[in-house]
Amino acid sequence: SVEDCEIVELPIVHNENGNITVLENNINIPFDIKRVYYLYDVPMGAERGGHSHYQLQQYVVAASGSFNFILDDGVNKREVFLNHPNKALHIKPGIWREMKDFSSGSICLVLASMEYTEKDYIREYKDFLNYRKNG
Ligand code: T46
Repeated sequence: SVEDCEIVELPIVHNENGNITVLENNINIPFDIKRVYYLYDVPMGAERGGHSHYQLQQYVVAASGSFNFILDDGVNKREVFLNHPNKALHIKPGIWREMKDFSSGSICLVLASMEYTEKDYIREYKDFLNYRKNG
């Protein structure tokens, strides 16, 4: 459910010259990272997402700036505001997500548990509801 999508506090190594956050497979991230991508140059007012995944798990980080994620498990919705590089949103499988309110210059960094395949996407909301109801 949307309640299972936790906000995880990431470790920070900091000194007077700045911060480093390190994520390592199966140490502070609960899956093997198979893919990394990031969204940037998102125009003001743009909305992305609008899909679910069957299997994919993700850690989403606002590497710069801020944005909103709307999570939906077919019954409940939850809005999560990400605005700091030491916080990750763990998106579990089978969650519909939409992204909006990207601040200017924001970077949405995603660490993903699987390689890219279009077969893992559910892109029609009615198919998603049907999948959540009937499996
Ligand atoms: C998600 C949110 C947070 C690829 O060719 N390879 C890739 O690894 C990815 C991620 C995308 N693409 C292509 C497929 C589409 O033609 O890039 C285009 C846009 O992809 P998508 O519709 O997935 O974009 P977003 O920004 O709506 O969603 C992305 C992730 O794909 C998705 O898993 O949860 O960010």
